[in-house]
Amino acid sequence: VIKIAQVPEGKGFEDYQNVYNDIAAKIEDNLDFDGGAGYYGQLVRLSWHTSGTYTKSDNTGGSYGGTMIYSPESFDGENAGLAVGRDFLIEFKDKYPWISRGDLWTLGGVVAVQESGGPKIPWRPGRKDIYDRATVPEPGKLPDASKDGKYVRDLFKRMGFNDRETVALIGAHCLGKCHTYNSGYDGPWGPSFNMFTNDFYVRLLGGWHVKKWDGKKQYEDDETNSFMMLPTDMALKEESYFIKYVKEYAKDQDLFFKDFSKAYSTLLELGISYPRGSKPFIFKTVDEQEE
Ligand code: DDH
Repeated sequence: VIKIAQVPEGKGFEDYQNVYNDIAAKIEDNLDFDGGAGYYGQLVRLSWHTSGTYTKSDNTGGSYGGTMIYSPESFDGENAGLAVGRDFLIEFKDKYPWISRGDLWTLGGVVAVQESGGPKIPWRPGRKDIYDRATVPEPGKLPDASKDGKYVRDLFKRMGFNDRETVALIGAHCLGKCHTYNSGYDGPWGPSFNMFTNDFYVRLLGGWHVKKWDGKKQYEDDETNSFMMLPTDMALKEESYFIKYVKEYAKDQDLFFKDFSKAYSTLLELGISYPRGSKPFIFKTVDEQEE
């Protein structure tokens, strides 16, 4: 399938900045959601799961078609709970009928990263809604958190990412929480789960032990017993090919922001062909527009 970006007739930067601003305003109106996490984590995870089904070798999956509303992708266990983010955004599909699901869901992630204090994320529109169920990715493309470092490495390689990019992307776990009712895992990775920072790496390098509970195997921090790491998060510390980047990002938030911005922007565009010379939009944050 050739997935060529096509921007709706007459639409440009200002139109998408308006959608950005509406999403940002709704996030701001719901800062208490999920015990104070707000919608940042939910929206970033939605943007990642709609994109992370991509397989480079056959150019299948990815955010282009906005296929997550269709079976079997909608029922993929790894997507449990993401109807919340899709429902959060659906009013903007009604208000701006020209925007595609793929554009709306990826734009939601960009808003969440930028408005929670993260780096600017260059973003391009032009995904198209696809109704053809043959293009809906099978479950099994998104990562299983119980696995080891080699599994994580191979899974991100399937999308075309190297080790540095893989470690940078997983730093998004600074935002949001795990919910037993979605994944069987529980809790946030740190105390500032509504702020985009390099805190995930700083904490990961601290002390962790296996949590004693009836649930899935996960880790909790030695200091407070109140934060968590998944087995796949711990794998970033266990493998020599990952830990060097964990250390770099723990020391240097600017470097993390720079690498995350590039890798996440690439993630959201996996599988999509853009016209030559097409220029990404860099949206203004709400704060910048108030200045
Ligand atoms: Fe993740 N993630 N993620 N993740 N993720 C969960 C939550 C969030 C894995 C497993 C889980 C990325 C990589 C991985 C976010 C962003 C990103 C949860 C909990 C599990 C489980 C869901 C729930 O219970 O509600 C695994 C495994 C990997 C892996 O790579 C090996 C990446 C690359 C990103 C990204 O955005 C680039 C975010 C944000 C959340 C918090 C969601 C929320 O509702 O809050």
